[in-house]
Amino acid sequence: MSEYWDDRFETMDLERLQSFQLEKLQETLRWVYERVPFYKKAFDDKGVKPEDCRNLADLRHYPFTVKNDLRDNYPFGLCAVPLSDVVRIHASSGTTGKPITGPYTSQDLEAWSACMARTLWAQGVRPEDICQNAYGYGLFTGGLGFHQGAGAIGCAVVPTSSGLTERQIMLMQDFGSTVLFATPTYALTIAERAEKMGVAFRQLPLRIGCFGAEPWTSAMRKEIEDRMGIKAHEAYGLTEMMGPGVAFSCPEYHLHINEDHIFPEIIDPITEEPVEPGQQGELVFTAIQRRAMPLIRYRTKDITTLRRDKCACGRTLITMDKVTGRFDDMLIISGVNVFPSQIEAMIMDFPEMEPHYLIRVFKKGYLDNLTVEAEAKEDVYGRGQGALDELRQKISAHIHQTIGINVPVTIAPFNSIARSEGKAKRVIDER
Ligand code: DLL
Repeated sequence: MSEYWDDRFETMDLERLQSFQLEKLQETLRWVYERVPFYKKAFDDKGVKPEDCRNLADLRHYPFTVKNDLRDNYPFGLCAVPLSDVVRIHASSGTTGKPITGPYTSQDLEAWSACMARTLWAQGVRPEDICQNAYGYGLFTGGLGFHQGAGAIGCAVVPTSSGLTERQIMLMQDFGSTVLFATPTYALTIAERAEKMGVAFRQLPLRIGCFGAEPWTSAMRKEIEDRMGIKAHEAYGLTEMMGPGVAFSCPEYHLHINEDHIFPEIIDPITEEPVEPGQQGELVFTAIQRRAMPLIRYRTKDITTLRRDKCACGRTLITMDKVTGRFDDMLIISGVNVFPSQIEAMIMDFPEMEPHYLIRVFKKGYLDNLTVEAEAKEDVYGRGQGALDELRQKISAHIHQTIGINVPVTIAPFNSIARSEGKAKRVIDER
């Protein structure tokens, strides 16, 4: 059995890949220009026609698509096919107002399943696996995306959806689930509840997890691996592009982008110009094989770096660093840019602490300020006020040394911060 689901594309040499991408990109630019009035106007306003794209670098002359364009054209204004050709519609709730819609033709659904099968296969999932799918089923792309991918491999899928944690654990024991799909924070919630129930998680047949849909640090990955006794893999994606399946971690834990489907760029979010390879910036995607709603140069607001390094897994697909956060979530405290995930990494440097925390942002005068409330391990909290004060100061000093800002830290009692069943909410914005 091959270690790749689709070796043709996963290990294609760069020249052939790029000529494939160019062909699909040109096709897509024509597809949307002729079918979506929004793109016809946007291209005309920028003075570009589909045929002006003669090489991949020419893409930079085309207009961006932003979340507001999706809202303004809600629900189907950016759809490039008649609704009679649409066989599925997902949506993401977003934070405000109308949701973002994600329509698929049957060809789009097949491509999505293939990208998900590639993801899971790379992570060691095989037909004999029993996959417990604790991503939410429904409009959210996590549930059905993973369901289809595991189904394409031929696994037994257990569609538990998220929630009912004790039942998840019972089924996991009774069915002998070998693979778990969930957000990383829900995986932790499950592990913690199992410990409480006296279930020896490490003794269960569970061997692989595929986690995603929210930022998580490598420290969090190790914590999950230790607690569950599994390999914790990752999926990255967004509703606007297909859902999960845009990028996946390989056995080396590098996140490869399915760039034969989704063409990535990194731009400076302020100047909107492409950055040099290896530099951090905002991830911009163009869907080059979609039919129902291919978006051109979609600004994800996710911050990362692209790397065309050789990966020991043998895949030639470009890699991206773990997403440290969304541009929207970046806090500017005393002139320093801070992502919640950086705070997480610093808390996780202390073995006394649980990976549960809340960041409160508020205004003091004109300035933004933040405080951190972080949970101590059960036995640590009982050590008395003196010990807790010392710990609090040590964490605060560590944050100060690492990012140079003063952040008051409070140590919260074990289990006092609400546990997540989906995407965790870490930041309470009181501004
Ligand atoms: O979260 C799709 C998904 C489902 C991905 C299951 C992985 C697993 P949305 O709800 O549209 O779609 O949210 C997309 O979530 O722009 C990122 O900001 C964030 N995100 C997704 N995966 C990761 C990840 C799904 N692995 C938004 N690391 C994206 C960090 C992630 N952030």
